[in-house]
Amino acid sequence: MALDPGTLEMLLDGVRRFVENECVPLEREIAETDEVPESLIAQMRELGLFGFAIPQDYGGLGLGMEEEVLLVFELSKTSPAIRSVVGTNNGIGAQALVLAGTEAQKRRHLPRLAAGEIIGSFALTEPEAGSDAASLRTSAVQDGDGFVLNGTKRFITNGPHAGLFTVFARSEPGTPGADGISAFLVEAPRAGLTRGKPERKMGQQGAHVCDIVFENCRVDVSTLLGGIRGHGFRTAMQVIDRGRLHVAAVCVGIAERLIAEGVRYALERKQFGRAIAEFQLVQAMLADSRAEALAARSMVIETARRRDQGAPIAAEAACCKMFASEMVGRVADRVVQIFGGAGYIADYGIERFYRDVRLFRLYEGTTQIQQLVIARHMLQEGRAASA
Ligand code: COS
Repeated sequence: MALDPGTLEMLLDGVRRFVENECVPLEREIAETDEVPESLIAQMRELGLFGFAIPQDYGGLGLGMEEEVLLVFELSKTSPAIRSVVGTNNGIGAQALVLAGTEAQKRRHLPRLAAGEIIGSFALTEPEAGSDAASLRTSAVQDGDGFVLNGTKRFITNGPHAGLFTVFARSEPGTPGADGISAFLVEAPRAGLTRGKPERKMGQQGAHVCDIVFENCRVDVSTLLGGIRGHGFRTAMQVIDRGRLHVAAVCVGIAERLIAEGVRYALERKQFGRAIAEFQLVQAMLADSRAEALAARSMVIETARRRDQGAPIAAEAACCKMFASEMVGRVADRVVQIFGGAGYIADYGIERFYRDVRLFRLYEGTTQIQQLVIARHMLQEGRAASA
């Protein structure tokens, strides 16, 4: 634990108040304008939210994983676009650097990420390499004291705003698959790097994704992450393991918010002469949701503790991501059902969450990829046990 219990509670309380008082009232505006207001972003800087998972030595709060998921539960009780503003700086946009960067690379980038002066993004996915990430084609060809990048990265979260990309590219000619991939810390704007138009999406308005295109984009050799070639894919997988746990925590936070909305509405809304909360079929939907959200919360905290103890968590993080993202989909669906027709009408704000949460079953590995990761670990363990 980076913080003593009192300080952690103060931080969580500050985030709770920020969400309730500042974020919730702006949810509709954020959805309609597709922008998170600068005033909210400034408050997130003040609260230290751009660097909660960045070590204290580099200007962050240095939270452990358990502390992080507790914070994320709170920060996610509002539009997920708000969390997304700080999500990549703490997560996939910074953690490769935290995990595998040289001291000089960390000193150069982490303090600015932690302060929210720049946005960090993770550039792995490509048009032809989504679930099969190791088949990526972006090339990094060594040329004197630098590398020249060519290729297209797709669906890059915070890509329109990023000042630093962790770019995964094929640097070892003749080495196919994971071993041929290196990671580069590419600052933007720069010659040869262009951003595509922000994509129009099903939900999560206010969070932005776009293509990042490299055309003869020259970077210095000092941008090679950790100064090591051919290790990029493994680093990407470690970063994503952690990211999956973070996303699972986001799902828990949103589910808890939706359940609270469902209870409130069920108590208020009257049909057949009484509050619909009195009907057992409505109670069943609330109870199932509560139990599933608690199960996901418990899994996430347990896995975060294991990570803080240094245990490997790839399979457990995949379990958390799979269960929590599917769980929040079911919860959102039930809460739409409890709201009835109102659940389908934009003004009530529930249909928006229903669309928002659909993404969690897709990014940072689809549910099917999580199943594959979990099963691979089970079979490995099974083989080891019978060897
Ligand atoms: N931690 C550390 N190393 C890992 C790892 C992990 N979690 N997962 C895999 N590796 C290593 C493997 O050990 C292997 O190295 P060795 O050959 O030295 O053993 C190497 O990476 C290649 O792994 P593997 O053979 O398992 O790679 P596959 O091509 O079969 O792909 C999946 C594995 C499918 C799990 C991976 O491509 C994946 O997670 N895809 C989804 C990508 C994703 O989540 N994208 C979302 C967008 S980015 S936010």
